[in-house]
Amino acid sequence: MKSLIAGNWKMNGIGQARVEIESLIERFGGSMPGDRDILICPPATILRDFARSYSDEGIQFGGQDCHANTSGAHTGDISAEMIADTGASHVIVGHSERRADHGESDEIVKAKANAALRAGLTPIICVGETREQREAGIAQSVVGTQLEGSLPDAAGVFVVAYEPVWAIGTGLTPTIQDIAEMHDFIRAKTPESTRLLYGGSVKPGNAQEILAISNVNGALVGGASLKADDFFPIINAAP
Ligand code: G2H
Repeated sequence: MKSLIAGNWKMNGIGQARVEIESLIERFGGSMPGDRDILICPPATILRDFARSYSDEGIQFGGQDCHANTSGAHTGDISAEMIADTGASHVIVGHSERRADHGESDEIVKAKANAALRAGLTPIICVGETREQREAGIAQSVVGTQLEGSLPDAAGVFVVAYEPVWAIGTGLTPTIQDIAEMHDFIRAKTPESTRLLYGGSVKPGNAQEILAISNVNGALVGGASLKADDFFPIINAAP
């Protein structure tokens, strides 16, 4: 299965963003390698501009969230159709920061994933347990419940990102065996076409080992996707 290396810029991306993305393209000799998919999810304010400027160089673009409805009285929200209209191909839904900061339930995440598919986007559905849940030995049952509640029923291909909440932005990562076991568990619950990404403190120093795990089909990279110096070796580490 072709690897997908996705950068989640979160609420970052003014100032140096254009310099970093151009530096990344330059390191690949002017266009990205075709044997893996490279996706960047910048803030919505620069999504259209970046999608139009850099898609020809082989970078795909995605949103970080979408509303479940197509249009209407939802101040501050953006629909999946609007994200698709920028030229984006993907949208992240159910990131733990959305689940925590905006109280998003599995039901809401599922509605967003369905909306994304209907708009022609590939949703990247995030799941993952907290530190307390892992220590209590219930990580798989928590992730299983999230999958049951969050995966779309609309037709189409989607991506699942396993991001243990306690590994996000902390520099901590699960053991290789823990990642492998969780990805095997998720693989058994998802269609064969589903790419499974690992996310949570992926960096140049651990990317190769993580991306070599059999049911890991790529990575969702936060902090280390903001700098070409870090994102370039991570992309290169993908099989
Ligand atoms: C997890 C990840 C990207 P980071 O949120 O989705 O961020 O790599 O900074 O832990």
